[in-house]
Amino acid sequence: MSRPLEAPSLQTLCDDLTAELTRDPRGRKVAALLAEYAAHCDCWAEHAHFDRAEYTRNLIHKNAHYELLLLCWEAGQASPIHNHMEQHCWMAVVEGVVEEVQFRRVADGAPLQEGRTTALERGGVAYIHDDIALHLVRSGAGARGASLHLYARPYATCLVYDRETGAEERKALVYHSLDGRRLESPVDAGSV
Ligand code: 2CO
Ligand code: FE2
Repeated sequence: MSRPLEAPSLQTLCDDLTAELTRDPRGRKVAALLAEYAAHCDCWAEHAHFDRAEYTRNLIHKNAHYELLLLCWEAGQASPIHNHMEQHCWMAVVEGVVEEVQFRRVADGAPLQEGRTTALERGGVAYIHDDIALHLVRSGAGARGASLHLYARPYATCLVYDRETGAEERKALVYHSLDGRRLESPVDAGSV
C-alpha cells in the first residue's frame, strides 16, 4: 500500500523506527524516515523546552532498540566533544541551523585533531558512530536550533574529551523532559 501524503505523526515515526530497527539493527532506512519527518512535521514542538543554562535533552520515545530525543539548543550553546558508546547516532534538524564538528584522537596526551564541520538546516540528517569520529554539536547562524537525535541502542553515559589534551571523562546523560513534560530537575537517563 502506498504511503499517505500527509506528514507522519510522531507516533507513526516511532512505530516505523521500531519496525526498521527490529528488522535491521544497523537501521539503513532510519535516515530517510527522520528526513521525511523533520522536513514536514511540527509536532516535535510539544517536546521543545529551551533553557538559557544548557542545551536540553527531551525524551520522546525509548524502547530496547532505540531512544528518540529532541535536543534544544539556544543560540551559542554546544555539547562537549563526546563519543557515542559504540551506538549508532542520527541527528535530524527540525528548527534553525545545527552544526556538527568532528574530531579525532591522534596520540595520547595530544590535542584532538579537528575534522569537518557540517551545518544542517531543517530536514538535514547526519549520522555518526565511534568508528567515524568524535563530535560536538552546536546551534549555528547565531540563533536557536532544535534537532531530533536517535540513538540505537539507548545509552546513559558517554565519554567527553578535553580538546587540548585528549583526556576523557565519563559523563552521565540526563533528560530534561519526559513525554513533553519539563522536569523540575533533570533525571539520569539510566533511571528511565
Ligand atoms: N550526543 C549528544 C547528546 O545526546 C548530542 S550530540 O548528537 O549526537 O547529548
Ligand atoms: Fe552526539
